[in-house]
Amino acid sequence: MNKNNNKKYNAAYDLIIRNINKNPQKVAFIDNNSQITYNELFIKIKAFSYSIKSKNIKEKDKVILCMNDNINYPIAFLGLIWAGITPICINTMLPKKDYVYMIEDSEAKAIIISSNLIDQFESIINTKKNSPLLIVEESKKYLNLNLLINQTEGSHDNPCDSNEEDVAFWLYSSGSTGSPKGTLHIQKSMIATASTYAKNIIKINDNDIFFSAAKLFFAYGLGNALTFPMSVGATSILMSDRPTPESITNIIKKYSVSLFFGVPTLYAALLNSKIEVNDFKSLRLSVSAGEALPAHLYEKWLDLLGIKILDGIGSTEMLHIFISNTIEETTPGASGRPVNGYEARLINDDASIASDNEIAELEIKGPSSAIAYWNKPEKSNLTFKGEWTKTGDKYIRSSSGIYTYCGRADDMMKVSGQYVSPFEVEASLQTHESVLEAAVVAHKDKDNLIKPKAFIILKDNYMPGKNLELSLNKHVKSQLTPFKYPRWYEFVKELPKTATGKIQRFKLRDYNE
Ligand code: 3UK
Repeated sequence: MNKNNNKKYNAAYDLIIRNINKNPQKVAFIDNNSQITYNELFIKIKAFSYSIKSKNIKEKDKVILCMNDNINYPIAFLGLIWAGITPICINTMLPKKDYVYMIEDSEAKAIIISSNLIDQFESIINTKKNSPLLIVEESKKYLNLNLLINQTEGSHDNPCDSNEEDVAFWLYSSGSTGSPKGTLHIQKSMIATASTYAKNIIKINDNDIFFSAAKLFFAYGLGNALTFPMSVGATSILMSDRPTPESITNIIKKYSVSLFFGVPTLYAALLNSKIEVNDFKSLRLSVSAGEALPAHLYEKWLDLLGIKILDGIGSTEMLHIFISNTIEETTPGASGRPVNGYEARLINDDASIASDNEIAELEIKGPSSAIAYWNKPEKSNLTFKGEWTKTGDKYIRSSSGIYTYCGRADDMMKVSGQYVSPFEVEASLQTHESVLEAAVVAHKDKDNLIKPKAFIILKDNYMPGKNLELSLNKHVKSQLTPFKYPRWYEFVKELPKTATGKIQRFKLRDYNE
Protein backbone atom coordinates (compact mmCIF):
# COMPACT_ATOMS: atom_id res chain seq x y z
CA MET A 1 0.00 0.00 0.00
CA ASN A 2 1.25 3.44 -0.85
CA LYS A 3 1.03 5.41 2.39
CA ASN A 4 1.92 8.54 0.47
CA ASN A 5 3.30 10.29 3.52
CA ASN A 6 6.50 11.31 1.83
CA LYS A 7 5.25 13.66 -0.82
CA LYS A 8 7.66 16.29 -2.10
CA TYR A 9 6.82 19.59 -0.48
CA ASN A 10 8.68 22.80 0.34
CA ALA A 11 6.70 25.19 2.57
CA ALA A 12 8.48 28.31 1.34
CA TYR A 13 7.93 27.36 -2.30
CA ASP A 14 4.23 26.69 -1.69
CA LEU A 15 3.58 29.94 0.20
CA ILE A 16 5.26 32.12 -2.40
CA ILE A 17 4.47 30.38 -5.70
CA ARG A 18 0.70 30.39 -5.16
CA ASN A 19 0.92 34.19 -5.16
CA ILE A 20 3.29 34.45 -8.11
CA ASN A 21 0.76 32.51 -10.14
CA LYS A 22 -2.14 34.55 -8.89
CA ASN A 23 -1.22 38.15 -8.17
CA PRO A 24 2.54 38.90 -8.19
CA GLN A 25 2.09 42.69 -7.94
CA LYS A 26 0.05 42.51 -4.75
CA VAL A 27 1.72 44.00 -1.66
CA ALA A 28 2.66 41.13 0.66
CA PHE A 29 4.23 42.95 3.62
CA ILE A 30 4.40 46.52 4.87
CA ASP A 31 6.76 47.49 7.68
CA ASN A 32 7.84 50.70 9.46
CA ASN A 33 10.00 51.69 6.47
CA SER A 34 8.83 50.08 3.27
CA GLN A 35 6.66 47.55 1.50
CA ILE A 36 7.24 44.54 -0.73
CA THR A 37 5.16 42.84 -3.42
CA TYR A 38 4.88 39.08 -3.75
CA ASN A 39 7.07 39.21 -6.85
CA GLU A 40 9.83 41.17 -5.10
CA LEU A 41 9.56 38.80 -2.16
CA PHE A 42 10.00 35.86 -4.54
CA ILE A 43 13.17 37.38 -6.01
CA LYS A 44 14.65 38.14 -2.59
CA ILE A 45 13.86 34.73 -1.14
CA LYS A 46 15.85 33.15 -3.98
CA ALA A 47 18.65 35.72 -3.70
CA PHE A 48 19.00 35.06 0.02
CA SER A 49 18.82 31.28 -0.40
CA TYR A 50 21.58 31.53 -3.01
CA SER A 51 23.85 33.74 -0.93
CA ILE A 52 23.45 31.87 2.37
CA LYS A 53 24.42 28.63 0.61
CA SER A 54 27.49 30.40 -0.77
CA LYS A 55 28.55 31.03 2.85
CA ASN A 56 28.93 27.31 3.34
CA ILE A 57 25.64 26.87 5.18
CA LYS A 58 24.21 23.59 3.89
CA GLU A 59 20.92 21.73 3.68
CA LYS A 60 19.70 20.62 7.13
CA ASP A 61 22.05 23.03 8.88
CA LYS A 62 20.35 25.19 11.47
CA VAL A 63 20.32 28.99 11.56
CA ILE A 64 19.00 31.08 14.46
CA LEU A 65 16.79 34.04 13.56
CA CYS A 66 16.60 36.68 16.26
CA MET A 67 14.98 39.62 14.54
CA ASN A 68 12.45 42.35 15.04
CA ASP A 69 9.37 42.19 12.84
CA ASN A 70 10.16 43.73 9.47
CA ILE A 71 10.25 42.74 5.80
CA ASN A 72 13.62 41.01 6.15
CA TYR A 73 12.04 38.49 8.51
CA PRO A 74 9.85 36.66 5.97
CA ILE A 75 12.68 36.88 3.41
CA ALA A 76 15.21 35.28 5.74
CA PHE A 77 12.77 32.73 7.21
CA LEU A 78 11.40 31.60 3.86
CA GLY A 79 14.79 31.90 2.11
CA LEU A 80 16.24 29.40 4.59
CA ILE A 81 13.35 26.97 4.18
CA TRP A 82 13.61 27.38 0.41
CA ALA A 83 17.27 26.33 0.71
CA GLY A 84 16.44 23.35 2.96
CA ILE A 85 18.19 25.06 5.88
CA THR A 86 16.30 25.06 9.20
CA PRO A 87 15.45 28.46 10.69
CA ILE A 88 15.10 28.62 14.48
CA CYS A 89 12.94 31.59 15.42
CA ILE A 90 13.79 32.99 18.83
CA ASN A 91 12.48 35.75 21.07
CA THR A 92 14.33 39.09 20.77
CA MET A 93 13.82 39.92 24.47
CA LEU A 94 15.61 37.01 26.13
CA PRO A 95 18.39 37.32 28.69
CA LYS A 96 21.85 36.44 27.46
CA LYS A 97 21.98 33.10 29.27
CA ASP A 98 19.06 31.82 27.18
CA TYR A 99 20.82 32.83 23.97
CA VAL A 100 23.97 31.05 25.12
CA TYR A 101 21.90 27.96 25.84
CA MET A 102 20.02 28.00 22.53
CA ILE A 103 23.19 28.48 20.49
CA GLU A 104 24.83 25.50 22.23
CA ASP A 105 21.73 23.33 22.24
CA SER A 106 20.78 23.85 18.60
CA GLU A 107 24.30 23.65 17.15
CA ALA A 108 23.28 26.48 14.83
CA LYS A 109 25.77 27.25 12.05
CA ALA A 110 24.76 30.90 11.80
CA ILE A 111 22.82 33.54 13.71
CA ILE A 112 20.90 36.30 11.98
CA ILE A 113 20.11 39.26 14.21
CA SER A 114 18.67 42.76 14.11
CA SER A 115 21.29 45.47 14.49
CA ASN A 116 20.09 46.53 17.96
CA LEU A 117 20.96 43.07 19.34
CA ILE A 118 24.60 43.17 18.35
CA ASP A 119 26.05 43.78 21.84
CA GLN A 120 24.27 40.74 23.29
CA PHE A 121 25.39 38.39 20.55
CA GLU A 122 28.86 39.80 19.93
CA SER A 123 29.86 39.05 23.50
CA ILE A 124 28.59 35.46 23.20
CA ILE A 125 30.22 34.78 19.85
CA ASN A 126 33.57 36.18 20.99
CA THR A 127 33.84 33.70 23.83
CA LYS A 128 33.11 30.59 21.77
CA LYS A 129 35.54 28.39 19.91
CA ASN A 130 33.69 27.07 16.86
CA SER A 131 31.43 30.03 16.93
CA PRO A 132 28.56 30.30 14.47
CA LEU A 133 28.63 32.85 11.69
CA LEU A 134 27.07 36.13 12.83
CA ILE A 135 24.91 37.91 10.26
CA VAL A 136 23.60 41.35 11.17
CA GLU A 137 20.79 43.15 9.38
CA GLU A 138 22.92 46.24 8.75
CA SER A 139 26.62 46.10 9.60
CA LYS A 140 30.08 46.95 8.32
CA LYS A 141 31.88 44.70 10.77
CA TYR A 142 29.86 41.50 10.36
CA LEU A 143 28.25 39.83 7.39
CA ASN A 144 25.48 42.16 6.31
CA LEU A 145 22.02 40.61 5.84
CA ASN A 146 20.81 43.42 3.58
CA LEU A 147 23.69 42.74 1.20
CA LEU A 148 22.93 39.02 1.11
CA ILE A 149 19.29 39.73 0.34
CA ASN A 150 19.74 42.53 -2.17
CA GLN A 151 22.44 41.04 -4.40
CA THR A 152 21.22 40.12 -7.86
CA GLU A 153 22.39 36.53 -8.24
CA GLY A 154 20.32 33.44 -7.56
CA SER A 155 17.32 34.22 -9.74
CA HIS A 156 17.37 30.57 -10.87
CA ASP A 157 17.95 29.14 -7.40
CA ASN A 158 15.78 26.06 -7.04
CA PRO A 159 13.91 25.21 -3.85
CA CYS A 160 15.22 22.29 -1.83
CA ASP A 161 13.52 19.08 -2.85
CA SER A 162 12.17 18.40 0.66
CA ASN A 163 9.43 16.05 1.79
CA GLU A 164 6.21 16.96 3.60
CA GLU A 165 7.43 15.34 6.78
CA ASP A 166 10.92 16.81 6.85
CA VAL A 167 11.77 19.23 9.62
CA ALA A 168 11.24 22.77 8.28
CA PHE A 169 11.82 25.10 11.25
CA TRP A 170 12.08 25.19 15.03
CA LEU A 171 10.57 27.31 17.75
CA TYR A 172 11.68 27.27 21.38
CA SER A 173 9.08 26.46 24.04
CA SER A 174 9.60 27.00 27.77
CA GLY A 175 8.94 24.55 30.57
CA SER A 176 8.43 24.94 34.31
CA THR A 177 11.76 23.35 35.06
CA GLY A 178 14.85 23.03 32.95
CA SER A 179 15.83 24.72 29.75
CA PRO A 180 13.81 25.85 26.74
CA LYS A 181 12.95 23.05 24.34
CA GLY A 182 13.65 23.23 20.60
CA THR A 183 10.29 22.30 19.06
CA LEU A 184 10.62 20.63 15.67
CA HIS A 185 8.01 21.52 13.05
CA ILE A 186 7.69 19.85 9.68
CA GLN A 187 7.20 21.27 6.18
CA LYS A 188 3.47 20.66 5.88
CA SER A 189 2.46 22.15 9.26
CA MET A 190 2.28 25.83 8.37
CA ILE A 191 -0.16 25.43 5.52
CA ALA A 192 -2.19 23.02 7.66
CA THR A 193 -2.85 25.81 10.20
CA ALA A 194 -4.02 28.09 7.39
CA SER A 195 -6.33 25.55 5.77
CA THR A 196 -7.94 24.50 9.05
CA TYR A 197 -8.11 27.34 11.57
CA ALA A 198 -7.54 30.44 9.42
CA LYS A 199 -9.73 29.41 6.50
CA ASN A 200 -12.66 27.94 8.42
CA ILE A 201 -12.71 29.91 11.65
CA ILE A 202 -11.60 33.40 10.68
CA LYS A 203 -12.50 33.00 7.01
CA ILE A 204 -9.43 34.76 5.71
CA ASN A 205 -9.45 36.12 2.17
CA ASP A 206 -7.17 38.13 -0.10
CA ASN A 207 -8.84 41.44 0.79
CA ASP A 208 -7.85 41.11 4.43
CA ILE A 209 -5.22 43.37 5.97
CA PHE A 210 -3.58 41.38 8.76
CA PHE A 211 -1.94 42.81 11.85
CA SER A 212 -0.58 40.72 14.71
CA ALA A 213 0.55 42.35 17.94
CA ALA A 214 2.25 39.01 18.72
CA LYS A 215 5.64 38.99 17.01
CA LEU A 216 6.74 36.60 14.25
CA PHE A 217 9.03 34.62 16.56
CA PHE A 218 5.97 33.32 18.44
CA ALA A 219 4.03 30.49 16.81
CA TYR A 220 0.93 32.67 17.20
CA GLY A 221 2.56 35.61 15.38
CA LEU A 222 4.11 33.43 12.67
CA GLY A 223 0.70 32.09 11.70
CA ASN A 224 -1.12 35.41 12.01
CA ALA A 225 1.36 37.62 10.17
CA LEU A 226 3.11 35.28 7.73
CA THR A 227 1.41 31.93 7.01
CA PHE A 228 -2.20 33.14 6.93
CA PRO A 229 -1.82 36.24 4.75
CA MET A 230 0.54 34.44 2.35
CA SER A 231 -1.80 31.45 2.10
CA VAL A 232 -4.46 33.66 0.46
CA GLY A 233 -2.37 36.46 -1.06
CA ALA A 234 -3.37 39.13 1.45
CA THR A 235 -1.30 41.96 2.96
CA SER A 236 0.35 41.78 6.38
CA ILE A 237 1.51 44.77 8.43
CA LEU A 238 4.71 44.22 10.40
CA MET A 239 5.58 46.48 13.31
CA SER A 240 8.98 46.41 14.98
CA ASP A 241 7.88 48.55 17.95
CA ARG A 242 6.55 47.22 21.21
CA PRO A 243 2.79 46.77 21.02
CA THR A 244 1.05 49.44 23.11
CA PRO A 245 -2.47 50.86 22.81
CA GLU A 246 -1.02 53.84 20.90
CA SER A 247 1.17 51.89 18.46
CA ILE A 248 -1.60 49.37 17.78
CA THR A 249 -4.23 52.05 17.22
CA ASN A 250 -1.93 53.91 14.84
CA ILE A 251 -1.33 50.83 12.70
CA ILE A 252 -4.97 49.79 12.58
CA LYS A 253 -6.02 53.28 11.57
CA LYS A 254 -3.18 53.95 9.10
CA TYR A 255 -3.49 50.69 7.18
CA SER A 256 -7.22 49.98 7.59
CA VAL A 257 -6.47 46.66 9.24
CA SER A 258 -9.32 44.13 8.97
CA LEU A 259 -7.96 41.32 11.17
CA PHE A 260 -6.25 42.07 14.47
CA PHE A 261 -4.55 39.42 16.59
CA GLY A 262 -3.72 40.17 20.23
CA VAL A 263 -3.42 38.69 23.69
CA PRO A 264 -5.88 39.37 26.54
CA THR A 265 -3.53 41.80 28.33
CA LEU A 266 -3.49 43.99 25.22
CA TYR A 267 -7.26 43.98 24.85
CA ALA A 268 -7.43 45.02 28.52
CA ALA A 269 -4.89 47.80 27.90
CA LEU A 270 -6.78 49.01 24.81
CA LEU A 271 -10.08 49.01 26.70
CA ASN A 272 -8.50 50.84 29.64
CA SER A 273 -7.10 53.54 27.34
CA LYS A 274 -9.44 56.00 25.71
CA ILE A 275 -9.75 54.50 22.26
CA GLU A 276 -11.59 56.25 19.44
CA VAL A 277 -14.17 53.91 17.99
CA ASN A 278 -13.60 55.49 14.60
CA ASP A 279 -9.94 54.42 14.54
CA PHE A 280 -11.06 50.79 14.56
CA LYS A 281 -13.81 50.93 11.96
CA SER A 282 -11.85 48.87 9.41
CA LEU A 283 -11.71 45.82 11.71
CA ARG A 284 -14.00 42.96 10.82
CA LEU A 285 -12.79 40.55 13.50
CA SER A 286 -10.26 40.26 16.30
CA VAL A 287 -8.58 37.20 17.72
CA SER A 288 -7.22 36.45 21.18
CA ALA A 289 -4.93 33.63 22.32
CA GLY A 290 -2.03 32.94 24.64
CA GLU A 291 -4.14 32.82 27.78
CA ALA A 292 -7.87 32.70 28.46
CA LEU A 293 -9.82 35.82 27.51
CA PRO A 294 -12.03 36.90 30.43
CA ALA A 295 -15.69 37.21 29.39
CA HIS A 296 -15.92 40.86 30.47
CA LEU A 297 -13.22 41.89 27.96
CA TYR A 298 -15.07 40.12 25.16
CA GLU A 299 -18.33 41.87 26.16
CA LYS A 300 -16.75 45.33 26.44
CA TRP A 301 -15.02 45.07 23.05
CA LEU A 302 -18.23 43.90 21.40
CA ASP A 303 -20.19 46.71 23.07
CA LEU A 304 -17.69 49.36 22.06
CA LEU A 305 -16.71 48.29 18.54
CA GLY A 306 -19.51 45.95 17.52
CA ILE A 307 -17.08 43.17 16.58
CA LYS A 308 -16.15 39.89 18.22
CA ILE A 309 -12.92 38.76 19.75
CA LEU A 310 -12.57 35.08 18.94
CA ASP A 311 -10.75 33.39 21.79
CA GLY A 312 -8.92 30.19 20.83
CA ILE A 313 -6.25 28.06 22.43
CA GLY A 314 -3.06 27.23 20.57
CA SER A 315 0.43 26.14 21.53
CA THR A 316 3.99 26.18 20.26
CA GLU A 317 3.79 22.38 20.01
CA MET A 318 0.60 22.44 17.87
CA LEU A 319 1.84 25.55 15.98
CA HIS A 320 -1.49 27.39 16.09
CA ILE A 321 -5.05 27.39 17.42
CA PHE A 322 -6.82 24.04 17.74
CA ILE A 323 -9.87 24.84 19.89
CA SER A 324 -11.71 28.04 19.13
CA ASN A 325 -14.85 30.06 19.26
CA THR A 326 -16.29 30.90 15.86
CA ILE A 327 -17.98 33.87 14.23
CA GLU A 328 -21.27 31.98 14.38
CA GLU A 329 -20.94 30.57 17.90
CA THR A 330 -19.13 32.30 20.75
CA THR A 331 -19.18 31.33 24.42
CA PRO A 332 -17.62 34.21 26.38
CA GLY A 333 -15.13 32.87 28.92
CA ALA A 334 -14.70 29.53 27.08
CA SER A 335 -12.30 28.37 24.36
CA GLY A 336 -15.03 26.88 22.14
CA ARG A 337 -14.90 23.64 20.14
CA PRO A 338 -12.09 21.75 18.40
CA VAL A 339 -11.27 23.33 15.04
CA ASN A 340 -12.23 21.07 12.08
CA GLY A 341 -9.24 18.85 11.39
CA TYR A 342 -8.29 18.61 15.08
CA GLU A 343 -9.54 16.23 17.75
CA ALA A 344 -9.48 16.84 21.48
CA ARG A 345 -9.67 14.41 24.39
CA LEU A 346 -9.57 14.84 28.15
CA ILE A 347 -7.54 12.34 30.15
CA ASN A 348 -8.00 11.60 33.87
CA ASP A 349 -5.11 11.03 36.27
CA ASP A 350 -5.67 7.25 35.96
CA ALA A 351 -5.26 7.52 32.15
CA SER A 352 -8.98 6.90 31.50
CA ILE A 353 -10.92 9.18 29.16
CA ALA A 354 -12.90 11.82 31.05
CA SER A 355 -16.62 12.29 30.58
CA ASP A 356 -18.47 15.57 30.04
CA ASN A 357 -18.28 17.99 32.97
CA GLU A 358 -15.12 16.43 34.43
CA ILE A 359 -11.94 18.46 34.74
CA ALA A 360 -9.07 16.56 33.10
CA GLU A 361 -5.93 17.01 31.02
CA LEU A 362 -6.26 18.10 27.42
CA GLU A 363 -4.62 16.20 24.55
CA ILE A 364 -4.86 17.15 20.88
CA LYS A 365 -4.52 15.31 17.60
CA GLY A 366 -4.12 17.27 14.39
CA PRO A 367 -2.17 18.04 11.23
CA SER A 368 0.22 20.67 12.63
CA SER A 369 1.77 18.96 15.65
CA ALA A 370 5.51 19.21 16.14
CA ILE A 371 7.22 15.83 15.92
CA ALA A 372 9.54 16.12 18.95
CA TYR A 373 11.72 18.35 21.07
CA TRP A 374 15.34 18.52 19.98
CA ASN A 375 17.67 16.32 21.98
CA LYS A 376 15.23 15.78 24.86
CA PRO A 377 13.91 12.24 24.44
CA GLU A 378 12.27 12.03 27.88
CA LYS A 379 10.42 15.31 27.56
CA SER A 380 9.46 14.41 23.99
CA ASN A 381 7.98 11.11 25.13
CA LEU A 382 5.92 12.82 27.81
CA THR A 383 4.43 15.35 25.37
CA PHE A 384 4.28 13.64 21.97
CA LYS A 385 2.37 10.41 22.43
CA GLY A 386 1.93 9.02 18.95
CA GLU A 387 -0.75 11.04 17.22
CA TRP A 388 -1.74 12.78 20.44
CA THR A 389 0.04 15.79 21.89
CA LYS A 390 -0.29 16.68 25.57
CA THR A 391 -0.97 20.36 26.18
CA GLY A 392 -0.34 20.55 29.93
CA ASP A 393 -3.75 22.21 30.38
CA LYS A 394 -6.73 21.28 32.50
CA TYR A 395 -10.03 21.61 30.67
CA ILE A 396 -13.69 20.79 31.16
CA ARG A 397 -16.10 19.92 28.33
CA SER A 398 -19.80 20.68 28.70
CA SER A 399 -22.46 18.25 27.50
CA SER A 400 -22.89 20.45 24.43
CA GLY A 401 -19.19 20.02 23.57
CA ILE A 402 -17.80 23.42 24.63
CA TYR A 403 -14.30 23.38 26.17
CA THR A 404 -13.48 25.71 29.07
CA TYR A 405 -9.96 26.31 30.38
CA CYS A 406 -9.41 25.35 34.04
CA GLY A 407 -5.72 26.20 34.55
CA ARG A 408 -2.36 24.62 33.80
CA ALA A 409 -1.62 21.08 34.95
CA ASP A 410 2.00 22.08 35.62
CA ASP A 411 3.46 25.01 37.55
CA MET A 412 3.63 27.35 34.59
CA MET A 413 1.59 30.54 34.36
CA LYS A 414 0.70 32.46 31.22
CA VAL A 415 1.35 36.18 31.63
CA SER A 416 0.60 38.52 28.73
CA GLY A 417 0.20 35.35 26.69
CA GLN A 418 3.73 34.12 27.48
CA TYR A 419 5.01 31.39 29.75
CA VAL A 420 6.46 32.30 33.13
CA SER A 421 7.86 29.71 35.50
CA PRO A 422 7.43 30.74 39.16
CA PHE A 423 10.70 28.93 39.87
CA GLU A 424 12.78 31.13 37.59
CA VAL A 425 11.33 34.31 39.11
CA GLU A 426 11.99 32.92 42.61
CA ALA A 427 15.53 31.95 41.64
CA SER A 428 16.17 35.45 40.34
CA LEU A 429 14.72 37.13 43.45
CA GLN A 430 16.83 34.90 45.65
CA THR A 431 20.00 36.32 44.12
CA HIS A 432 19.05 39.84 45.28
CA GLU A 433 21.12 40.98 48.25
CA SER A 434 18.07 41.59 50.46
CA VAL A 435 16.24 38.29 49.92
CA LEU A 436 16.40 35.34 52.27
CA GLU A 437 13.53 33.37 50.73
CA ALA A 438 11.04 33.99 47.93
CA ALA A 439 7.89 32.35 46.63
CA VAL A 440 6.08 33.41 43.45
CA VAL A 441 2.45 32.67 42.62
CA ALA A 442 -0.13 33.71 40.06
CA HIS A 443 -2.35 36.60 41.16
CA LYS A 444 -5.27 38.13 39.28
CA ASP A 445 -5.25 41.83 38.39
CA LYS A 446 -8.34 44.04 38.11
CA ASP A 447 -9.03 42.68 34.63
CA ASN A 448 -8.96 39.10 35.92
CA LEU A 449 -5.65 38.43 34.17
CA ILE A 450 -2.82 36.58 35.86
CA LYS A 451 0.46 38.29 36.80
CA PRO A 452 3.28 37.15 39.13
CA LYS A 453 3.10 38.06 42.82
CA ALA A 454 6.08 37.57 45.15
CA PHE A 455 6.15 36.67 48.84
CA ILE A 456 9.50 37.62 50.31
CA ILE A 457 11.32 36.93 53.55
CA LEU A 458 13.93 39.66 53.89
CA LYS A 459 17.34 39.22 55.44
CA ASP A 460 17.94 41.06 58.72
CA ASN A 461 18.77 44.74 58.20
CA TYR A 462 16.47 45.14 55.18
CA MET A 463 13.20 47.03 55.37
CA PRO A 464 10.25 46.58 53.03
CA GLY A 465 9.23 49.61 50.98
CA LYS A 466 8.72 51.06 47.51
CA ASN A 467 12.45 51.54 46.90
CA LEU A 468 13.20 47.97 47.74
CA GLU A 469 10.42 46.81 45.40
CA LEU A 470 11.85 48.93 42.60
CA SER A 471 15.27 47.47 43.24
CA LEU A 472 13.85 43.91 43.16
CA ASN A 473 12.03 44.66 39.90
CA LYS A 474 15.17 46.05 38.34
CA HIS A 475 17.10 42.99 39.44
CA VAL A 476 14.56 40.53 37.96
CA LYS A 477 14.31 42.51 34.71
CA SER A 478 18.08 42.42 34.33
CA GLN A 479 18.17 38.62 34.64
CA LEU A 480 14.96 37.45 32.96
CA THR A 481 12.77 38.49 30.05
CA PRO A 482 11.56 41.80 31.51
CA PHE A 483 7.78 41.17 31.62
CA LYS A 484 8.32 38.39 34.20
CA TYR A 485 8.86 40.79 37.14
CA PRO A 486 6.42 40.57 40.11
CA ARG A 487 3.61 43.14 39.95
CA TRP A 488 2.98 42.84 43.70
CA TYR A 489 5.14 42.11 46.74
CA GLU A 490 4.18 40.86 50.16
CA PHE A 491 6.89 40.83 52.82
CA VAL A 492 6.36 38.00 55.28
CA LYS A 493 8.10 36.41 58.24
CA GLU A 494 7.63 32.83 57.00
CA LEU A 495 6.37 30.84 54.02
CA PRO A 496 3.96 27.89 54.24
CA LYS A 497 5.93 24.66 53.74
CA THR A 498 5.38 20.93 53.75
CA ALA A 499 7.09 18.67 56.25
CA THR A 500 9.81 18.12 53.67
CA GLY A 501 10.36 21.84 53.21
CA LYS A 502 8.60 22.41 49.89
CA ILE A 503 6.80 25.72 49.54
CA GLN A 504 3.02 25.26 49.47
CA ARG A 505 2.29 27.74 46.74
CA PHE A 506 -1.41 26.92 46.69
CA LYS A 507 -1.70 28.41 50.20
CA LEU A 508 -0.35 31.69 48.92
CA ARG A 509 -2.81 31.96 46.06
CA ASP A 510 -5.88 33.95 46.93
CA TYR A 511 -8.23 32.44 44.41
CA ASN A 512 -9.35 29.04 43.19
CA GLU A 513 -8.68 28.09 39.61
C1 3UK B 1 -2.13 28.60 27.10
C2 3UK B 1 -4.42 29.40 26.50
C3 3UK B 1 -6.43 29.47 27.64
C4 3UK B 1 -2.34 27.13 27.35
C5 3UK B 1 -0.17 30.00 21.15
C6 3UK B 1 -2.02 30.61 19.76
O1 3UK B 1 0.05 30.52 23.46
C7 3UK B 1 0.48 29.90 22.52
O2 3UK B 1 1.55 29.03 22.65
P1 3UK B 1 2.49 28.80 23.90
O3 3UK B 1 3.33 27.64 23.59
O4 3UK B 1 1.49 28.45 25.11
C8 3UK B 1 0.57 27.38 25.05
C9 3UK B 1 -0.27 27.39 26.32
O5 3UK B 1 -0.84 28.70 26.51
N1 3UK B 1 -3.13 29.18 26.19
C10 3UK B 1 -2.92 29.59 24.93
N2 3UK B 1 -4.08 30.10 24.41
C11 3UK B 1 -5.03 29.99 25.37
N3 3UK B 1 -5.12 29.13 27.61
N4 3UK B 1 -7.07 30.06 26.61
C12 3UK B 1 -6.41 30.34 25.46
N5 3UK B 1 -7.05 30.93 24.43
O6 3UK B 1 -1.84 26.84 28.63
C13 3UK B 1 -1.48 26.49 26.27
O7 3UK B 1 -1.13 25.15 26.55
O8 3UK B 1 3.15 30.08 24.30
C14 3UK B 1 -1.42 30.54 21.01
C15 3UK B 1 -1.39 30.17 18.64
C16 3UK B 1 -0.15 29.62 18.75
C17 3UK B 1 0.46 29.54 20.02
N6 3UK B 1 1.69 29.00 20.11
